[in-house]
Amino acid sequence: MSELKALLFDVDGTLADTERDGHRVAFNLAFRDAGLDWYWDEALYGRLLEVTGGKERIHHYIDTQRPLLPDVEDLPAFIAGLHRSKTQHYTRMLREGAIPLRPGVLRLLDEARAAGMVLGIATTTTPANVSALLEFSIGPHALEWFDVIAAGDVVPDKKPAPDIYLHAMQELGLTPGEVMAFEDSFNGVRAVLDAGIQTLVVTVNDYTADHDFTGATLVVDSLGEPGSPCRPLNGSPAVPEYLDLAYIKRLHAGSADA
Ligand code: XBP
Ligand code: MG
Repeated sequence: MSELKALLFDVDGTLADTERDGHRVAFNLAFRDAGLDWYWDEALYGRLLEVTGGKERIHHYIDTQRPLLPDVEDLPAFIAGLHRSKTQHYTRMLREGAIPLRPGVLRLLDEARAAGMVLGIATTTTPANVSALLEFSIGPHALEWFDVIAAGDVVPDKKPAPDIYLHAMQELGLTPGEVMAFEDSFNGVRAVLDAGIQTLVVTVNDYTADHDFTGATLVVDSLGEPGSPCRPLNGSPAVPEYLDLAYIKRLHAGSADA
């Protein structure tokens, strides 16, 4: 059985609840700035989340919803421009403190660091978004906490493809048995499992609560905090009040045995 050496975290929906009040709002502001009458309400955005990656999501919207589109010669360049504007809005929102970390995230990061655990990020979002989230929710030094920040277009195929997890493990020089992943969505779970990682904790959010998490080691509503317990979901075994490193290590040992 391999020893647990690293915790790999997804960002959107896992470290912070960024989608509904963050990314969605930033997309709409970018559309408005570009003079488009496109608007992604909460329900539509939930459906569009099926496709990961902001540029890919805009493309998917155009393909499936057929909104009014200006006469553009180069559609990928047009989408890339919209997406740059969206990233500016989104990072400004983070700078203004719009999105806090989810309960238990900072507690677990702190404990894992103190114990010498390797920390990494594996996300489809743009690198600037990860930096802004960590910097403005924790502090400028928080980027240094992570031995790898695998994000965005660094791999050609985004989640549910396993590529971003494979890339992160390669950068760390670790095998799937030595890492444990934290995700929030069906696409994330697929990416983790197809990368060969067997221990996987899912913390659900409003957009992902009814996703299929088959293969996850544990599904909970949050990581929990002292006095604010986490709840197991989807038939997961009983959990302590909050997931600490000792419990995480037991989960890893148990699933590696299985
Ligand atoms: C998150 C995403 C991201 C964001 C948008 O998926 O799909 O694309 O919604 O980010 P996951 P960008 O949590 O599975 O990584 O606009 O920067 O692409
Ligand atoms: Mg996610």
